[in-house]
Amino acid sequence: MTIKDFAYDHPDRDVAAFKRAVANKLIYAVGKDPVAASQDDWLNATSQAVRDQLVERWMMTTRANYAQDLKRVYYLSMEFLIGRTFTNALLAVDLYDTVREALADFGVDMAALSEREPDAALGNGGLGRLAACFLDSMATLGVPGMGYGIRYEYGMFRQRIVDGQQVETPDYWLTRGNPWEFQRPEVNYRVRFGGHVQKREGAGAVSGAADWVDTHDVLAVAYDTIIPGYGTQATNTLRLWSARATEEIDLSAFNRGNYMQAVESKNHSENVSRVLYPDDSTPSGRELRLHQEYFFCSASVQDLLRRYLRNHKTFDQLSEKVSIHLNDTHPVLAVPELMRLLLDEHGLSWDVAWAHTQKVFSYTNHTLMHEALETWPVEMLGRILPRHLQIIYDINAKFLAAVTQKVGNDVELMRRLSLVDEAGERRVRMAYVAVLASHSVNGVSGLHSELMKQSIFSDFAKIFPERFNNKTNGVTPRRWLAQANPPLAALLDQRIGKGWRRDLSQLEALRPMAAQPAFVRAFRHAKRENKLRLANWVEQHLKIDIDTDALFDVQVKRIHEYKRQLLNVLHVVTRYHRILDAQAAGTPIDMVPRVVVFAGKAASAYAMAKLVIRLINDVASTINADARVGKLLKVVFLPNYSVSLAEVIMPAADLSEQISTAGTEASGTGNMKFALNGALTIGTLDGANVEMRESVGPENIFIFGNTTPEVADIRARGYQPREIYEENAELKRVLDAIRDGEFSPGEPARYQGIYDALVNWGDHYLLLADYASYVAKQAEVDALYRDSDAWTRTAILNVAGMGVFSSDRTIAQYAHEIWHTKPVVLG
Ligand code: 26V
Repeated sequence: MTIKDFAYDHPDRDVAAFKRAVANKLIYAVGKDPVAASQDDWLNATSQAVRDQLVERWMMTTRANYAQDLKRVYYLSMEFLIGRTFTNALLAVDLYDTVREALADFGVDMAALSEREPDAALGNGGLGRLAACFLDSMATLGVPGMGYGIRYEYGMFRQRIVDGQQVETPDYWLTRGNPWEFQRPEVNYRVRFGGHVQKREGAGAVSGAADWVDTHDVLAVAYDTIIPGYGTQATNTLRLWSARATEEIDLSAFNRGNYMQAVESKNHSENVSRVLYPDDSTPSGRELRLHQEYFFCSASVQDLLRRYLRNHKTFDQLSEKVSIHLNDTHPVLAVPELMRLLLDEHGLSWDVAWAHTQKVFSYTNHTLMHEALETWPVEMLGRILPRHLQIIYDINAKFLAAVTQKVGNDVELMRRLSLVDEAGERRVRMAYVAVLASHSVNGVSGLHSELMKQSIFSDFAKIFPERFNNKTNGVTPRRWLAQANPPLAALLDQRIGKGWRRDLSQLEALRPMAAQPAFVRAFRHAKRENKLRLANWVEQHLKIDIDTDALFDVQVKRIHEYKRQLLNVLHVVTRYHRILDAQAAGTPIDMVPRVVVFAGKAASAYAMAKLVIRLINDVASTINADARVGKLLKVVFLPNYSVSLAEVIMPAADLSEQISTAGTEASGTGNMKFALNGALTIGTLDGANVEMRESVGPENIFIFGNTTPEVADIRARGYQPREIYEENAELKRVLDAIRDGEFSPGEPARYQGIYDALVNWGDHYLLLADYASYVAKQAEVDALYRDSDAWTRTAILNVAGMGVFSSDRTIAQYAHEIWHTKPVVLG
């Protein structure tokens, strides 16, 4: 459609125009008199004015995508851990200074405003944040893409620390509305649950097609958020689905005169998108989770098919125009859903539908941990999604028949390959469905991708070797350097230009500057500013005074046994004891002052992780209150770790702790963020640490501990942690102190369970096996920190080596090697 004489006010970009725009928003959109406007009103008005700056680009990109009939990528993810949008959007449209000036003229402080924005915490940790970095990179590279997910009303819980213990409170992040989203009530789809399946009969029925009847239905309503690219007009869309009751549900109950029941069932339907599951490891097996997964898969597949059919009459070109990416197995129900729609609604034959499906889907695995691999009981799937269970059975039967044809009847192999685990309660293995249905299966670091082929998918890797590949993770330099670290960003702009934001490999130009004393000083100065900012945060929120000359030693991530926060604690207590011993003996203490920083959430049902949080806090209060320690050691646990808190922490770190047991952390992305901001890494040869070592040079990273094959070997030979405990007096003293209540005098047995897990119950993650090597490496850290210039030179070389860990590089590889998409061309 073309509209003549369609006039609107193009938003101008100078300070005066922006002031007027904010004033108009405040009065006409927010409805507030400026004399009565609160900070939140100003933030709301300003956000809307900034959003206006994105809309034209958005429409232009959408039009260009249609006109060029480009292949689109649909990134399906249960989680998008976006964080704040305000500053990110300002930097994207290059209006940061303009808006700050405009607001200053109104007497409003922009920095204070931006601190009031709630995080969009629609994710647990690494997987969700990766999805957010990918959206940023796809837009920046002009990849025609769209994120699909769930608009949870409650995001990741807020963590408070009460008497040293984690307390969860709900995160209702929409209290003051969300100025960044566009509700699209007209974009809605019916999502069906329950009922039963009838074979379709009669003239014209395609064989195998079926009718799914007597379902109870929920509506999925779209909410769109603009994802701006950086340094380009290109934008993309994040489309999140919210559950609404269908009218029929309301009316049928209402007509029976039962108003309360009508409202109750409405609430029940709308629960589907209420809350994010706050667990990043153990699938809960709860029915609500299955409802959530199917809810957003069905709405997304219906939506993308409708978009495809607008331009195409048949499905022949589906795989040339559509790519669907599965972020872990959580969206795997999109596979049987696409099959169902093609078979039952569009009348395609099985073989044609399956060929399309396999060409369209690709899948990323994010964990090898057995307990994190999703399986759904056949009983539950059959009850909630009977048609999808049939389709999964059919996929399985055809696959196993094909394998049998090739290799003969091998019962044991069939048992291992089957999509249905028959041991005990029958369960569908969702990762296997993903592998079978996808033309590409990737891991997220070199090591992880290799282990994936050797462990969980070994049988499939033999059958489909060409399907498996690696795409090492990355992080967006816009948020994790430009936005989070203004002092370092300014220094880089001055010395190597501004191009690193779109081409992070330009950081290589820093290498020679590590030898320039003036640059080394300036770099250290930037780090100092960031340490001050964190120290102020700690002072304000925890009333703890920390010294910015001390080495900031930081471990922030989800609390998990495999990530080994406990190993870090063992080192802290070791230091504490050394300080006490030297004090008692009256010998001088030769130790670099440290502030050891922890932050992270524990899944609410994960008792051991919660106990670790409590131990950290108990150790912190004991050490911080001990006058004998003075400035040599401080321990802080920062509550409520989040994207916005990470933006304060990462730039302030001197040392980044990446100490998971080798072979357990799929990649890690915090490791990259820290190094990009000039921290040195102490870590194991795990996940992407391996590639970081190659990139920065082994002399510029502190690697310790057993390697993956060594870990396997230790376990195979029968690991005996008690022997290590008995033989290492310093370690024994640390563990005994924890066991005997040195940090919990009011309840001496509080940490018996931690002691037992390590000494008596097998120390599953080999903390004791790596302890000596870790403590020795920490001494090397001290030694280097004493030579402040040498330390800073090393930090600079770390930054210089981080170019390949941009999510732009990662996304370019996905686009070329998996999705086969071309960037949009904007006129
Ligand atoms: C599992 C579950 C189970 C059901 C409840 C909700 C839930 C949410 C997330 C997960 C998957 C956890 C997998 C994960 O987050 N993996 C992390 O992915 C990062 C990005 O690739 C990677 O850097 C981390 O090493 C990896 O642990």
